[in-house]
Amino acid sequence: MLSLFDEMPGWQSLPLPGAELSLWRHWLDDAEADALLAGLRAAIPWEVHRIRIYGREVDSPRLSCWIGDPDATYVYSRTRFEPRPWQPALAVLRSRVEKACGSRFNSVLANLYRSGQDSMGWHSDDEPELGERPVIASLSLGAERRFRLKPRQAGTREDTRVITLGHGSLLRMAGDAQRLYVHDLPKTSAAVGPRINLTFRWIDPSRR
Ligand SMILES: [Mn+2]
Repeated sequence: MLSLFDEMPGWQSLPLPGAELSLWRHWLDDAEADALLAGLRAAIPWEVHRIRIYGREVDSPRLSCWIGDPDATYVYSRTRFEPRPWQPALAVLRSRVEKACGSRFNSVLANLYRSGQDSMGWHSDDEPELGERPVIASLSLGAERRFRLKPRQAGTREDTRVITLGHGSLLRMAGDAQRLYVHDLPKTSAAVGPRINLTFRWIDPSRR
């Protein structure tokens, strides 16, 4: 699906039927991305979130923090998260991401993948408070990792799309990306360093 973003410098459109997927590979230069990675790793109050898998509650294989405007509470994996306040560096980043993506965001889920053993399982960001066709902006800092998308309806292995998300890259997911597809961040046996991922969202608590 062609969108406005295909025409804008920096953005590269990644064709995926029904979804709007655009990647800006070097949205931040290395020096700025390095500084943010170190700064956010130290400043964000990282927690181990508990998630439910097949009815069992377990530690998620990564560290996380939910940050946002005071009313942007989020229910994920049947757990309610009250947002932590915006830190100055994150508030500035939010405005820049909003400008690049042409959307407003009132919250960000920060995830820290400490090594290649940390990961995220198949899911879609389809909580009701995100709305029908959410625009989600995903900023990657640190180790390059593989991000995969596949149709929600059982597809073949060939239907899996792999995107390498590098240091300073910005991925914009919109359209029916969440309704039609699931995504994950698989483990890797490669010796990779830490990666921080910031996914900016618009939460409308009245939709819950
Ligand atoms: Mn997600």
